Amino acid sequence: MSDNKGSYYITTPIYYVNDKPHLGHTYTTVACDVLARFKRLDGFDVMFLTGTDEHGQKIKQAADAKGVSPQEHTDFFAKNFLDLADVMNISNDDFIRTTEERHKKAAQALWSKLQDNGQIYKDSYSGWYAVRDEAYYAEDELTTNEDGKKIAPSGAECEWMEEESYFFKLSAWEEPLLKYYEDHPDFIMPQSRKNEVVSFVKGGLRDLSISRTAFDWGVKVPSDEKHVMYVWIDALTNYITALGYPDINAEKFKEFWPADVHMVGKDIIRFHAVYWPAFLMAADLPLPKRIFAHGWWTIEGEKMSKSVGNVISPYDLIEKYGVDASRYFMLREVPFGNDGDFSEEQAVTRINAELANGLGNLAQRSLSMIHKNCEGVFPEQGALTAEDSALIALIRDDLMGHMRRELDVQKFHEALRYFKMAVDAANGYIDEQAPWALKKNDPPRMQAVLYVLAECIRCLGLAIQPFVPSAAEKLLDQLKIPADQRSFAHITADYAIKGGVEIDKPEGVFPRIERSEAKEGQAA
Ligand code: ME8
Repeated sequence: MSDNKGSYYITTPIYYVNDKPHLGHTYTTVACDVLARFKRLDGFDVMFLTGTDEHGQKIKQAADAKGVSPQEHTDFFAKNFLDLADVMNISNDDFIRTTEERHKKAAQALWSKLQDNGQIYKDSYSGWYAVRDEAYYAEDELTTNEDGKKIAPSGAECEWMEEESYFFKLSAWEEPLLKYYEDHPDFIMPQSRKNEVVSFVKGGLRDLSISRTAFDWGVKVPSDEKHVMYVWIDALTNYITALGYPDINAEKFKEFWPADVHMVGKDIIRFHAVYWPAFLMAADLPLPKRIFAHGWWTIEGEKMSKSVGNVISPYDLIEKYGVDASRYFMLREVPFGNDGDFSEEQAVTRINAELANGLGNLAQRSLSMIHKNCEGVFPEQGALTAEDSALIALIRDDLMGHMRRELDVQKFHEALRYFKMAVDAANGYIDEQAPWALKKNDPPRMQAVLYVLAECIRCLGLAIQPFVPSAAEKLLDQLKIPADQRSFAHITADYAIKGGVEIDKPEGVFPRIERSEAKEGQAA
């Protein structure tokens, strides 16, 4: 569309390639995909980045355990993430791998910039490190288990580490960070995560060890090849590598930096809301506009994770419910930001109630009636009653405003709640107006009612595209909406359904899930 509203840059975390992706990774990526698609349809120029985090001790250990080289290992698992993005209908504009040359160049450039700015010094590190989290911990953050092992708050085992290391002067950024959080109240969301970060920073920041010498699977430190960069400084840089950094005059960098949203899980909020902004300030670069940390999918209350071994494969979900219904369920079920326990039972209930019986049934019964009783063409718009106008106002005039407002603060579940209310209103309207009864006594009114329904389904089909792209496409195809009339700018009277347009015999777009099948097929 010509009415460009500006640029929008959204990122997922880059995922560790120590194992295959699970539902948790899919969740973050789908959430970002919905925002990216929504913004594109709303007239923004969007850059959506995802990718894989391929260096560090954890990946090296995973490769060693399999008896392959780290590069072979990362090539294999990166492909798993790429394939899944394809299967889940993810519309990313780029996929970054930290083993790519463009990335090594960017990470080294950022390091050199920090060094030139006097932010890095050499010393030696002795302290606790959790390979599983690739994170350093202070003694007072740890607990001791029965075997005497030191355990991080995440549950990861820590080991004592002593080695020569370069340090970043993180302690110098305590006050500037606190001021930044205060001046930018929406920088860290949701509020609960912000409170957690502020209290962590107020507790005092210690300088951060940013290089390792015990292994060499990483980006080499410029001018000291004995050291590789700490995997988090390497990984965080990916967000600017993809825009062309270190060329800050690159077109993409100028258009898309600073990012609008870095979407992450709450496990990695500290890296994104403390270390990353400190690195950026220290390198004289602008800070992202928002870090949104969502909650976890849990299984019986425990975080779903590769190391715990309680993961749900996204492929199982897709096999049972299909891609669109899986995407819808993930974002509808749990208030975004909170944790949610995964349940097959709830998935089936939600999908059947809101997709099969809700939008699916609305479309199927309305279009079937048009096909059967209006000679297979859309009727002309008739005189509108107060009920007709109220429904059209709700769906064509008001719905997008609500969805836009909720998605701008990452409340996917609220945006979908408004959508469901609109579908319920249309289903209520069809029951009240009973066009099947009007067929005998008042055919012109039947046609007027069916017209209102067709127009409402058009607007609903357009609005739901970001969440269920394939199903929405099928629905819009059945409504004969031209491909160049499917943006949100077309949700107006000017592009309303035209009487006389021929339609085909409609086909359901959301199959009902058989409960027993879902249960029988239940997988770990
Ligand atoms: O942390 N529920 O990679 P990672 C919801 N490489 N989301 C979950 C989840 C769960 N149970 N489990 C994982 C890393 N996630 C680093 C990131 S970024 C510069 C580097 C999602 O493979 C969630 O987004 O451990 C979480 O933050 C991310 O996967 C962690 O992926």
